[in-house]
Amino acid sequence: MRTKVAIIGAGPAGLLLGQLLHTYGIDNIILERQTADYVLGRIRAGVLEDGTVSLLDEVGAGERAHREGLVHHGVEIAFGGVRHRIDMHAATGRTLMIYGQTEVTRDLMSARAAAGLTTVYQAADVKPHDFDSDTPRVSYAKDGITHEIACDFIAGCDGFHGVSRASVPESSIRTFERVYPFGWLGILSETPPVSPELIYTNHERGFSLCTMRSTHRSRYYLQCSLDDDIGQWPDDRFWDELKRRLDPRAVEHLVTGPSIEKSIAPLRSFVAEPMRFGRMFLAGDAAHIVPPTGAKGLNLAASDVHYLSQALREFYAEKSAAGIDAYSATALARVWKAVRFSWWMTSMLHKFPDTGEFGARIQLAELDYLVSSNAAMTSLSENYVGLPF
Ligand code: FAS
Ligand code: PHB
Repeated sequence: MRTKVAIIGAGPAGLLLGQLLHTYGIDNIILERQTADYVLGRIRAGVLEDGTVSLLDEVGAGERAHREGLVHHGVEIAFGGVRHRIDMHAATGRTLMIYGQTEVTRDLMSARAAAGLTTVYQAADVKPHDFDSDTPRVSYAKDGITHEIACDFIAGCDGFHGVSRASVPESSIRTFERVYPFGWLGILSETPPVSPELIYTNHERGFSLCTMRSTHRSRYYLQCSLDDDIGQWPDDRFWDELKRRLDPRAVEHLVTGPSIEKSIAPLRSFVAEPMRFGRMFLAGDAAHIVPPTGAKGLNLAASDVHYLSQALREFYAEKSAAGIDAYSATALARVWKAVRFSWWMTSMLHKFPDTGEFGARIQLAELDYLVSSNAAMTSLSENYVGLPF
C-alpha cells in the first residue's frame, strides 16, 4: 500500500490533519490502535478557540459545533468566596466555544467517512520506519496479518504514550517536563450547569472548575491527590467536596446528580524538541502536554496540524521544503507560549503543599492584582482565547 502521508493516531490531531490534507488534495491514511468507540469514549477537552473552530469549518466539519456549541464571552475566577468575571470578548473582541472534544472527534470521523478516506482501527504494533530517509514507511498488524505502507511523510499524532516520539533516537530529541503534585478528578453529569460561564476557583482546600458540555450536561473538576483512587470518590463525596470549595452563590445554584463519567487525570507540562525528524513530524500530545487549566491541549493540537498541513501543501504544490523545514520552530513558538500560560494558570489556582503560607499569599496577591487590572485581565484573555496562529 502507498500514500503520501501516513498518520499515526485518530485523535483530534490525526483526524483534523487528515481532513486538512484531503482538502488540499493530499492523499493520507490514518492508523489507530483503538476502536472508534474507544476513542469517542474518552472524555477530555471542552473549550475550543475560534482558530480551532475555523479549522473545523475549513474541512467542512464545523456545522454541528455552530449549531450545538455554546459561545462564551468570558469566564469567572473565584477566590476568598467571591467570583470575578473576566470579560474576554470586551478585552479581545473574540469568543470561545464550549463543545466537547468527543463531539469534535465524532464530527471529524463523520467527515472522514463521508470523504471515503481510509482509517484502519485496531491497527496493532504500528511502527514508523526509515523516517530519516526519503523512503519512510509504516508497518502494522491487523487480524494477524502484517501490513506495510510506503509513504512520503509520517505524522505522529499518537498522543503522549504513542510510538512515534518513542521511535526517535534519544540523542536526537530533548524533552522538558514538570509534573504537578496533584491531579484532576473530573465528573460528567446530566445536570444544568451551575452558572452560564466557567468558574475557576482557588480555595484553601484545593482548586475546582465548573464547566459544561451543554445547557443540560455539566462537567466539574476537583484538584485531588495523586494517591487518590476513583473508588474513594463516590458521587456524594464528590458533590460534598465541590460544595465546600465553591462560593455561596454557586452552592445555592448547584444541581447535583449521578455521574455518567468519572476519572482522575495527572497533570504535567511536557515539551519535546524538535517536532520534526527527517520525514516524520510530531503533532499534538505526541509532542507536548499541558495541564488542562488553560484549556490549551486540544487547541494546540489544532494549531500544530494547521502549520503541518500548510507546510505539506506547499511541498506538493510548489515543490518547496521551506514550510516543512520551518514546521518545528513555528509550532514550538506557539506551543511554549501556551505551556507558559497553562503553567501560570495552574500555579495561580491550585493548592501547592510545598509552597506553604507564603506561596498561598503570593497566589492571592496575583489573583487580587489580576481582577483589579485591565492590563492583567487583557493578558489572560489574549492567551485564553488563543494567541494568533
Ligand atoms: P490523543 O491522545 O487525543 O490521540 C492520540 C491517538 O493516538 C489516540 O486515539 C490513541 O489511541 C492513538 N495511539 C496511541 N498510540 C498509538 C499507536 N502506537 N498506534 C496507533 N495509534 C496510537 N485538553 C484540554 O484542552 N482540556 C481538557 O480538559 C483536557 N482534559 C484531558 C484529560 C485527559 C485524561 C487527557 C489524557 C487529556 C486531556 N486534555 C485536555 C488534553 C487532550 O484534550 C489532548 O490535548 C488532545 O486529546 C490531543 O489530541 P491528540 O494529539 O490527537 O492526542
Ligand atoms: C472542560 O470543559 O472539560 C474544561 C474546560 C476548561 C478547562 C479544562 C477543562 O480549563
